[in-house]
Amino acid sequence: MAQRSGIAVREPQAGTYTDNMALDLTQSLALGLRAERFLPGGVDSPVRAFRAVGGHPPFVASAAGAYLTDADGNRYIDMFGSWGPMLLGHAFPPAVAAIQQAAARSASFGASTAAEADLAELVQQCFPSVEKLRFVSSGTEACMSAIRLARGFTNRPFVIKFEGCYHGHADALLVKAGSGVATFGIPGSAGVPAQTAMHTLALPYNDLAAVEAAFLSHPDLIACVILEPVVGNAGTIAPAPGFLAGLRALTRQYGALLIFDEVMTGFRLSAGGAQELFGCATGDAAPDLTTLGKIIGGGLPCGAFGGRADVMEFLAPLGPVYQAGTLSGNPLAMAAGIATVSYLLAHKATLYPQLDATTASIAEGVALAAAKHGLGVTTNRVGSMFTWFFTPSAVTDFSTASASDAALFARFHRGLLERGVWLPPSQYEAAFVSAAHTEVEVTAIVRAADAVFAAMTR
Ligand code: HOZ
Repeated sequence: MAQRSGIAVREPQAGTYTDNMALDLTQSLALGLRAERFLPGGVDSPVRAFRAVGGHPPFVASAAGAYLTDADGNRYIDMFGSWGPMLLGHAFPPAVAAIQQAAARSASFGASTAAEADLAELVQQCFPSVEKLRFVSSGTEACMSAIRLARGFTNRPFVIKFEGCYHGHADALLVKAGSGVATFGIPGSAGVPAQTAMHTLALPYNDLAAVEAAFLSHPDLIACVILEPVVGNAGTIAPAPGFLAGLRALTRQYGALLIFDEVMTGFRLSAGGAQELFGCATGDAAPDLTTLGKIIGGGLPCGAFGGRADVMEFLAPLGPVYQAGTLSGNPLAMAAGIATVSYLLAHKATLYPQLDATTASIAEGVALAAAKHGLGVTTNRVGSMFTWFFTPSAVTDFSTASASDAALFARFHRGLLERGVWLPPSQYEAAFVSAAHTEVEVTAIVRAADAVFAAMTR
């Protein structure tokens, strides 16, 4: 490690890893080989396998604040934050303490606890449109259940989603999905019956005319429109002015429900997520249902879906739509969620401006470095989520995101990793900044990116 201005900057050096990487990943390689004996591809989620960027994924040993430490002792500035949940940094002390205290009272009961209503009340303070909610164990479950509820409530079969949006891996929602599905170029997963996928209409993001045409051609058949109000799973893409309001107007006109998938954006873009940031948190502008995940569980497996009370009361045991879960409302997840969300609520006046400023410095600092080296990079940022697309053209939907140069992104990713900065390993994912990232990390990231760009254009 070289020390410059008090900042540790890892210099590439000869290591035992052979894929042109200067990192010593000896332990991670051994752990990877062992994992491959037992786990398909050595992973429990495809995007962890680094197939899109090359090289071998470091195996994480621990994390604290803005830093990950791997099994070989390499330290990285974390730019993916467990894919979103770690808004307050790793091992956030109030969450750690709350989890420890809850664990001492037993990890699971399969029966109701006071903590579920406590967290639900905090969520409602953040999201006034969530009059009632149900906890589940993941964002996938939240979206899958919201879709079933929308179909049950409206008694209609079709769902509109948008190309490049990812709503978890439930069958009906994998059609033209983002995240790993886009990363690996899988047009739609094997194992999803055509009869299931045929009720999913995948349309271009930010294209209101396409949505209107779908409603016109399927009158009385569309149960809901589900979208990421800011896309994170095709890289970061903001809604065009008028897009969210246009969807609200069309869904209301045609009697369909509007579902905001705020699994990534909820509690991240503001305490009240994208719906608060874009002024559609209340009244006629609000979505009918919202799905949540990631931050809501403070890093533990947790999700939720909620919204209009009359819709939510269609759920069993009150209504005919069945949805259940042994670990739903798990006491450890509730404890971590309460510690996290109550902190966000108490500190939101300073926390979100700080996140915004830090992320702007990183995103814009690296964009300037790219320009200096003559690289065409488009930077999309909303609050503390952003993406550097390796294309000079504007990115407004999945098709424009796909114009990015994946090979350049892969080189950039590997170069940053060597220099101690760990980006999400796909062009089709958002990077996330936490409250633990400071000026020290900003400077180190911009400096590392500048060095990588220099090497790429040499
Ligand atoms: N929603 C996460 C980011 N796209 C997925 C992470 C994963 O698939 O492991």
